Amino acid sequence: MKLAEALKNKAMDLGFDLVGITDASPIDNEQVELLAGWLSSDHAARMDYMRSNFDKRINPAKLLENAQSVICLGINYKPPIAKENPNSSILTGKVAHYAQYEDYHVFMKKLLRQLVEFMITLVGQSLHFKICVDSAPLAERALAARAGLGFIGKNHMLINPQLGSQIFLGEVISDLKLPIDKPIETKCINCNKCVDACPTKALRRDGRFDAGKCISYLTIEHKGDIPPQLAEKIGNRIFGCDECVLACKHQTDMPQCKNENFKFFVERARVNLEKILELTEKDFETKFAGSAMERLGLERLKRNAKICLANITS
Ligand code: B12
Ligand code: SF4
Ligand code: SF4
Repeated sequence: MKLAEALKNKAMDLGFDLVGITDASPIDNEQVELLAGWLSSDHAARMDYMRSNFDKRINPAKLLENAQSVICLGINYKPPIAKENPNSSILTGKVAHYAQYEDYHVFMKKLLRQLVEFMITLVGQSLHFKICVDSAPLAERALAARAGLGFIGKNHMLINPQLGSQIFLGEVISDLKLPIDKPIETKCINCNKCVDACPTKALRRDGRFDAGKCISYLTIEHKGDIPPQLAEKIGNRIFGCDECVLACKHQTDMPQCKNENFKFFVERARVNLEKILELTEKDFETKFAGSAMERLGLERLKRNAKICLANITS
């Protein structure tokens, strides 16, 4: 069996849903321009880490000497359908789907390390590699699109026509030369459902994205107070936002996550907002240990809970 085929089969056996290969050359010029344009506008808000390491972000070869290929992988994170109790008087906050699982950075890195171990059994210890899951400055969507995992939609998500866009991305950059895959042809045509669904107008009809207005940015990344005109649009979204993803026709009727090892916490789908306000640091650590929400910290979680409570009781 050919090397690339063996690697792809192994990736699927390990529990990835998507795998494709691209070379380690810089991302395409059009993507470089879009990224540079976004960074030079005020649309990157206060994510200063996005402004550093531009040369690496656009070029995987700057992250690993003599890099030849990038294996791009995806894991479907569409959660099971949450059962709601319409009679419950508990005031709850919605947690974005991705954060209802164990921290995907940790889970995916574990699988990627197993893939690299397999690569080493095939090609030997001389392999040089770098594993990335949102952990290195790298334009992950642009590379995944070039490796044929999907196309980039107007909602800015990497969308796979068979699985939708609730797909986590990760990469193995290595000095192993491998045959590359082709990008897919699908595009967004005559549709603005994601734009219309965005509660804060962070997404624009021309495809521009103002992170400073995005609920995901405001509830997860933003430090300090949230401006009242944006806070009132947050509704009861206590952590992240899925509106532009769920509005997309490419997300309707997509299969759920089938990786049984990827721990899902049903109790994290909806959280009791009043109870959040009572949490001590110790309770917070116990309740959210190993989740993406742990990174937020209790202070900002309480800030978000207060906003959600004000929105649903006003
Ligand atoms: C910074 C960041 C954020 C920021 C800013 C989001 C953003 N759109 O830039 C915030 C905190 C808001 C955020 C939110 C979310 N994020 Co985020 N985020 C990132 C991160 C670290 C960098 C993204 C980036 O480079 N932004 C800069 C902008 C310019 O890039 P971009 O939007 O991806 O645009 C690229 C292309 O889309 C294209 N482009 C630019 N403009 C336009 C316009 C049109 C019309 C088109 C077609 C293309 C296009 O050019 C750009 C360069 O390649 C990546 C991990 C990584 N290292 O890549 C994860 C990542 C993008 N996030 C991810 C996820 C899951 C989310 C959320 C769904 C989480 C949630 N539910 O709350 C939301 C989705 C919001 C959205 N619609 O983008 C996943 C996305 C997986 C996927 N299938 O696409 C990633 C890849 C993490 C991962 N490893 O899985 N995120
Ligand atoms: S995540 Fe929510 S707020 Fe951000 S662009 Fe999408 S719909 Fe708009
Ligand atoms: S909702 Fe429509 S415009 Fe937005 S990403 Fe999906 S297909 Fe594209």
